[in-house]
Amino acid sequence: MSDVSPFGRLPCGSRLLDLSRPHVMGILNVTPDSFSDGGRFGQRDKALRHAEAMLLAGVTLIDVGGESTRPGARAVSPIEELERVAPVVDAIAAELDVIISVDTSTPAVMREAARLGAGLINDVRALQRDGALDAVRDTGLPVCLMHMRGEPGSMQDSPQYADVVAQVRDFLLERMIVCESEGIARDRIILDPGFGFAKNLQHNLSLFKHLAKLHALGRPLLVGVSRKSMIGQALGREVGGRLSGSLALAALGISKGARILRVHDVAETVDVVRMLAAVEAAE
Ligand code: 7PJ
Repeated sequence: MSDVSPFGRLPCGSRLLDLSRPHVMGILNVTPDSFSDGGRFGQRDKALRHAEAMLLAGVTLIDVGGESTRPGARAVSPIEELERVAPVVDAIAAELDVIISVDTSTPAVMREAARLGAGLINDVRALQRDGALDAVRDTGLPVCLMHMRGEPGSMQDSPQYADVVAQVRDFLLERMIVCESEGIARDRIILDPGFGFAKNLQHNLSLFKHLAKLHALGRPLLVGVSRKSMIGQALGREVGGRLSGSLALAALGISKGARILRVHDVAETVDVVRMLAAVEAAE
């Protein structure tokens, strides 16, 4: 595997994440949908069962998100987001031996999730909201900084870059420097190019091809492409037919140095990771 720097163990709250090898992060959405309304406890129990199934399938991390950041999604209030996320983080922390990541840009959610036992903050806005840098610094937790431009509601309105790889790299480097100046040490940072966030198909493919250039920033990379429209567009598949494409990119991502794969299809992706590890372990 292409290794620029051998990463060590990253403290994530009360647990350690061994970054010398790749890990699968299971996606746990706690955004309510109009078809299933099991009430507040129904949601919590359903989320807990899903989390448990993902842990049994072999994930190291579970990414809990209460704000839909899909293209065109509607904004959610901090209170609404907190009411969705907090009970689920609380339940998983009490019941399961897993690192909880929280997919949020909201300082109050970051602080409360950390108090309840979360181990990682995953922010698609790279701590650009007011108070987010302070919140992460105070929690002491590691953070994933992702590249995006604008807001999810409008980000796919013809994004343009002169050099997408260089511009994403420069953005991530700049955010890393801001973090350091605000007391968030570089060794707490994970980086993510943000596939599908303010990028067209060619931007996404180019970023994936040149992932090594982001690897050169010296921090572990997280890759989130699971079932995304870049796969749909490249293969001509609806969301239900994107597993093979997702797994192909999981394998390619690891071979290009990614350390965390954020996915829906956890059992299949864990098999990909194990298969690659078996080859790597050979003489
Ligand atoms: C990502 C994310 C991603 C990180 C989402 C979806 C959209 N967080 N949250 N990276 N994507 N770090 O899963 O389709 O790519 S939500």
